[in-house]
Amino acid sequence: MSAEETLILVKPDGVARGLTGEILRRIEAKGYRLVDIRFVEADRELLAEHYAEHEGKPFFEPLIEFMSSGPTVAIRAAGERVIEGFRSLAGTTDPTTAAPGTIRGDLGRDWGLKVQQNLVHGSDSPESAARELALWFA
Ligand code: DAT
Ligand code: MG
Repeated sequence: MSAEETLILVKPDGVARGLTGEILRRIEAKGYRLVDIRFVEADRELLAEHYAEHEGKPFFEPLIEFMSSGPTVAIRAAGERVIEGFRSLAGTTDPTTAAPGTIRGDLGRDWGLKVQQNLVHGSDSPESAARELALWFA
């Protein structure tokens, strides 16, 4: 039986702040396996597909702009229940109230911008993981 896989992104704010290593450390320390990893300079087309569910929302354009503002580190991670487990490690979307102990709670904050910069992305379901892994590791 092959282990579950998820797409994790260290977003441009995480890369720019030098937190890639710290985020990878937390993923590995939890026990998940790094299967593949790459730097991606994401273009608009990739990001619009990745975030298709948010099209039309007020933060959509700022989100696409932010995500194309610098390199992203894309990670294929594997392990039993890794999708749910990484979402738990990441913490909730708003970094101000994300629980301490989580990546967003410990390392993130509100910068007063139109989109929350919260360091990481993690797929939210097996369907999302399959779709997103195909996009970022095409
Ligand atoms: P998550 O990344 O926790 O899955 P999401 O998929 O709902 O959150 O949204 C994608 C990203 O968009 C999120 O990481 C940060 C930003 N975002 C979401 N909701 C927002 C809001 N109400 N205001 C500003 N930015 C938001
Ligand atoms: Mg999401």
